Amino acid sequence: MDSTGFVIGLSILFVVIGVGSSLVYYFARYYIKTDHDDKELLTKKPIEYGLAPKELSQIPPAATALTPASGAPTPRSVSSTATVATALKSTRESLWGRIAKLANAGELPIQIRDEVEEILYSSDLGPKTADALLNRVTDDLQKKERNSLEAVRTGLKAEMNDVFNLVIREELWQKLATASKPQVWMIVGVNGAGKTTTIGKLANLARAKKLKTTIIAGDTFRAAADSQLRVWAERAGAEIYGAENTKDPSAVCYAGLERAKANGSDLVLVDTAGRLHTQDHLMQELVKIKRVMSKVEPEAPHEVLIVLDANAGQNALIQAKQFHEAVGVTGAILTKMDGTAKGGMALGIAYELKIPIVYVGIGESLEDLRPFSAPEFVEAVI
Ligand SMILES: Nc1nc2c(ncn2[C@@H]2O[C@H](COP(=O)(O)OP(=O)(O)OP(=O)(O)O)[C@@H](O)[C@H]2O)c(=O)[nH]1
Ligand SMILES: [Mg+2]
Repeated sequence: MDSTGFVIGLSILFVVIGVGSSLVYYFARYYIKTDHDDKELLTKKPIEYGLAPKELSQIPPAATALTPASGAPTPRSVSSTATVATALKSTRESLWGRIAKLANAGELPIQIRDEVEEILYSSDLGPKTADALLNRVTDDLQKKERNSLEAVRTGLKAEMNDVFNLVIREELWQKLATASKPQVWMIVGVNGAGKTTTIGKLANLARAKKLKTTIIAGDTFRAAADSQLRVWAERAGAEIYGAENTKDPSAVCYAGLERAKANGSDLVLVDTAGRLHTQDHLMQELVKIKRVMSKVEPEAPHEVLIVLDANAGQNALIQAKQFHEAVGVTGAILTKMDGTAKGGMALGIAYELKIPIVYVGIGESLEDLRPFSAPEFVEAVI
């Protein structure tokens, strides 16, 4: 072979190797990407979106909709027989149940302080609140040689009511009735606390009060958040504002609030993405949402309501503290009171943080939200 033939042969070889490796690369990339996407899809469990699988499959596709979707699932029965007392059964067992077990024939011996202290400290009240209650109870205990269990119960009840009475605030709907419209309630909290569900429940209450409600889908982070909110809005007869063309929650809230003003809404409920209280940049995002909304409506948001999962116990106190420092919380909604033994955390929220509790969530249905009543709560746990 002469040198020209050798060069041509070598060139052809390089071309073949080049084309071949490109083909191998693109095939490999295609398959790896597909595999990766499939895995991602598979790991997105319905529970992540707060809906049961059957509901998730019924959800209409996400849209920029300004009105509720037609063809959305028919709301399931909303009648709920749950009561605060039944929801708090486990908390009662953990708190009063354990104290009552220390009694003999309805009486507590005087040397009981350590045991009562242990019970109060392990009941998720938070150390300061446990201390305050303990001092009151032991003051009573030390006055006599033996104490009637009933007298201790009465003392504890009085002290707990006093704790909640430290933070009485104007009732949400009463304030709304007399205030300028629309009133804007921004809902914040960590991931999965129950924010979106609670918005559905609040919208449902607003409907019963014949108020026009717009829900702003400010959670632009989670893929299915918009769809989940649309289901709740549909059930509660509220309008929903979401935007597909931006991932900036402040922009969505700005436009949504303008929309709510234009459509004559009485109430605007702003859903926000769940975030950890420790993620400073995400906390700053909430600050920005607040600031941007105040450009549309100077006093907005009129309420910043933190949703706290009661199962978080004392951790909920830490969450609430951080959110409060960042965005100034005006009230707390404690969800999932049903089935937790950690409901005592409500006392810590009131005593240590001076944040009023406005509602408690006692189940997953639209009606499972109850106005917080201190005497009712205290009666249920002690
Ligand atoms: N048992 C019970 N479950 C509740 C309550 N409130 C909410 N949930 C459930 O908690 C789960 C999470 O609720 P979401 O409303 O999606 O929570 P979220 O805070 O919006 O979550 P992110 O948007 O992911 O941060 C869902 O399965 C709800 O049904 C309640 O009061 N009781
Ligand atoms: Mg949500």
